[in-house]
Amino acid sequence: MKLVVVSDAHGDAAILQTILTQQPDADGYFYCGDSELAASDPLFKTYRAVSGNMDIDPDFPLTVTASLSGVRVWMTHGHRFNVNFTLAPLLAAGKDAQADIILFGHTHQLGVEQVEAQLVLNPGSISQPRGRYAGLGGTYAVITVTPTQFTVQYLTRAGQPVPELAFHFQR
Ligand SMILES: [Mn+2]
Repeated sequence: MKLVVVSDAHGDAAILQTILTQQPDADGYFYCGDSELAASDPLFKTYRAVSGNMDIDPDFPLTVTASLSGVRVWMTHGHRFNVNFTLAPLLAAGKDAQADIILFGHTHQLGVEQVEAQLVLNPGSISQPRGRYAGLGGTYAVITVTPTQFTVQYLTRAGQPVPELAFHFQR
């Protein structure tokens, strides 16, 4: 089971379309907020999306919960959970949602870790990256879920896997 996760495009609709052509075979596409697009944009027929602090369309939800092949995914942008300071409220809300995978954005800094059994992932910003990996020019993530493993690969805007940003976690 394969998931594509993108965040913080800030108006860059073209890259969201490009990623769909780079990753045509995913089981789910998740967009973690700050698109600055309308919720009615056709992109969101494919991407599940949440509202970011820069989104003005009230039709985006604050959180999304989805079950794909028995894997429960919970997503939010993160600004309402103070993710610039601590992940604790985000983790608590994801736990309440009984998530296997927690997705968020907002910080524009990629990161992935496993907390208890949950995979917690920020794909980084696809258009305005910050932090240690900002030099990559923007990233998104592909998560592959098997019965025993989460595999995470970060990719550049060109769809190139970043070798040092490949991770494996036991489920
Ligand atoms: Mn943002």
